[in-house]
Amino acid sequence: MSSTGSDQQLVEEARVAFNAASDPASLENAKARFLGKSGLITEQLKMLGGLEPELKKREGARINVLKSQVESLLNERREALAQQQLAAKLAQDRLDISLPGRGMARGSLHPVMTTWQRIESIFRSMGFDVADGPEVETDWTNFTALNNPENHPARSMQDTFYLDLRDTDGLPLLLRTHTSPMQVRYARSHKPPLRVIAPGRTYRVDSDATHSPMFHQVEGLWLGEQVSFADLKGLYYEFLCAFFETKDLDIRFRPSFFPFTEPSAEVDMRFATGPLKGRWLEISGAGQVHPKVIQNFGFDPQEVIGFAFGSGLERLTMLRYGIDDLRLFFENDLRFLRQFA
Ligand code: 2NL
Repeated sequence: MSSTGSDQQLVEEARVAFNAASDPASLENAKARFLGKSGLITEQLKMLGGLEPELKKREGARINVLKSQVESLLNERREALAQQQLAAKLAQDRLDISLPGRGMARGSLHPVMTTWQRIESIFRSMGFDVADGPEVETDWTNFTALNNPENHPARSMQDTFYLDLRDTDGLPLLLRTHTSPMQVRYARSHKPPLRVIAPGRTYRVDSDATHSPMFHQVEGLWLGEQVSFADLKGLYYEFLCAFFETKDLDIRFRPSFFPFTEPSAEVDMRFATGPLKGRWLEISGAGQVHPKVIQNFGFDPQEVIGFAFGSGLERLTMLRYGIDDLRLFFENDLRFLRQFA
């Protein structure tokens, strides 16, 4: 019925057919011709039933050899096609590692924070401690201790942010309007002589080209037995020289009024060189601490005297860098901020 010769031919035919299949689907089609329900090999197997036992055995063995040869060709081809498909998929999904990375953006301090840090370091070098404290304050610490009268306009809803929470005196809590309350807390927990600055955020109901509802202040306090206005003048001059990195400046004190100091003064400064040369610039408020405030600290005004001052960090920053609009500090436009990176 058949010979090894034609079996060889069939195997060759299968090899050619399988190799011609370029994808799994056409390979399965090619398989049908040999191993399918009515494939060439299947048909041979079907005929075994009608043979004599001796012949059936021989033919059966032959067809099985043929079948397994074709099957292994099929499996080889399946394997090869699967490899091809995988390789094509890998090539398509390949990560392009030649793309430049996004990089790590380098952050930097806000210019007001740089001013804050520089001021801390200058005053520490002059023997001052740095106080820290809450931004939500009591009426007593923010106003009463500082000799602000009951009906002072600063205490009104128009000027101060009040919370819907009350303190133990039954008075509403508020967002501190200056950093003085930190100094009140510091003075009440230390013994003179003491030197402290209190830098931080402060809040007032105020918003226009030159006022922001949140701004930064630094206040300073020096208490002792013989701390005079002359000391204040010397200290503040040294501070300004260090801050603006020049000795070419003058300062002057103009009489003024604050409830917490007596006498009180506005401090002006003037550069002898540079773009702002010759103009007097308001830079700070200051004065001898009022005797009632000394008492509220818990000290005897006959024994302890001293001075205090307060400046806006935004104002100092604007003068140092020549910034002409306060609002730039709060817009966080990177084109502005990058100039200070
Ligand atoms: C201003 C005014 C000033 C003070 C702040 C102060 C603090 C205590 C006691 C007494 Cl605890 N005084 N601070 C004194 C005078 C002026 O600042 O216009 N700053 C921008």
